Amino acid sequence: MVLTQKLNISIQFWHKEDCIFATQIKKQNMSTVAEKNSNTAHYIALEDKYGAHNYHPLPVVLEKGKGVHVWDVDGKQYFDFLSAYSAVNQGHCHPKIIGALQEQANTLTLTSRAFYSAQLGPFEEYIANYFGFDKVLPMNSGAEAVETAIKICRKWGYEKKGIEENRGKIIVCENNFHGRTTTIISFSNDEVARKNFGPYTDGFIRIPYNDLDALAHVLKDNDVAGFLVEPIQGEAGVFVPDEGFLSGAQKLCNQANVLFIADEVQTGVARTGKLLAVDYENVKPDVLILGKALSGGVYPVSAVLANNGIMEVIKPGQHGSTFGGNPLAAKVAMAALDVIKEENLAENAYRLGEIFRSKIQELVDSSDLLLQVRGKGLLNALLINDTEDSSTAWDICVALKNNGLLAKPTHGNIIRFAPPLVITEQELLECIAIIKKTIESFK
Ligand code: IF1
Repeated sequence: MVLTQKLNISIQFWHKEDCIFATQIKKQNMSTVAEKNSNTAHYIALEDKYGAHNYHPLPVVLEKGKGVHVWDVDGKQYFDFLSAYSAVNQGHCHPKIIGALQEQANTLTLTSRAFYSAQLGPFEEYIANYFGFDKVLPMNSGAEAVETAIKICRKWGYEKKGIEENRGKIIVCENNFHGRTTTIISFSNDEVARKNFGPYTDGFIRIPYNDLDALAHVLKDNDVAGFLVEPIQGEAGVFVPDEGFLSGAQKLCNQANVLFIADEVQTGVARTGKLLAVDYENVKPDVLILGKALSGGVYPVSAVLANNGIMEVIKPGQHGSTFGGNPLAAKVAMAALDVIKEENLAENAYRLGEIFRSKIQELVDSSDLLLQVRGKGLLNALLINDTEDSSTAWDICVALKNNGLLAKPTHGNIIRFAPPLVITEQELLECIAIIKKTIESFK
């Protein structure tokens, strides 16, 4: 126990140090670590030495997952309350999705788009019908899908709306998170994500989130081609807009002949208690961006969906990707989307989300350490009563980890809770008890 604590404290500051420090910690703890047969320090030291330091993970090394659980290299079991940032909605290693992966992996994995494949057409039909669009453009990562949507939107602006070439603009929101490419970070206001990666891509207007007046104002500009928005802002700390924001925004965009582009990479595929978060307001985006849970976290699959009048602006040679829409991705994504419906995961997320927030609200009411619980379905955040630059959320996450539950802080004072949607009510109650016990230990 003392060892783990010591290790945690040291590891917490690793990112600021070099690997010599890492080696020192390793040596210091080696005898006890060896006694406990722990490999944790070893794997962390490897990542520290050979991997770029672009992340600052919690000090836990995972090697196995099943459903709502993951196990570390010492065999300790945890509830996964991050779900790989909502990619593992269907639960870890879902047998149906893994089955599809294995079968397709033994048949045909990649053709490139230079040829047709017997898996792509059926997948495209499946996903188009599933979400109610004419067409899909499959990609791999979420950021690629966002880039794709931006390109489609700009081209639509020039070729359909009649915006003068190179003058097109896309409206985005403050505190957005849409990925890590150079263009996407160009319109971010997160200095950590942005600084020293310039020069940046032009053509974006940033307005406050959840602000229809601001949107109406910038929509007066006829050079605007699209409005790109997260239905709930994830990275911003699960910020849920007021009811009416999404439907109001869609209406304003419609009137201004501007594409309403919903980035549901994180909120989509049942996470928020509906198939899509925009379903809460019966909004049908002009362009829908999906990723993450589209494959149940098994394989990188992303997609942009739109109707013919928009998608037809993309002609052969104008956009693509070696892996986008490959046979393996196609099969995995169909299985992953099947699971969402077969196991009623949207309904489960809705029902258990209500329970989660009401129980955690009781905790908030009784604790000075907590400010608010918010979210939709099983995408929730707990706001800690401390400053953004504090380490309190991190410290709580480390304590949660020691108590068998993995969650990740966003900013210094927000903890995101997003378990796989296959979680049962009883498991959720067990997790709420862990959270309660952990929070109380901080008093
Ligand atoms: C990381 C957050 C989550 C996204 C939305 C596009 C993408 C993402 C709405 C890009 C990705 C991730 C990526 C992850 C951290 C993460 C995240 F904390 F930054 F906000 F999920 F909560 N649109 N979100 O949320 O998708 O290219 O990554 O597949 O490590 O950067 P991607």
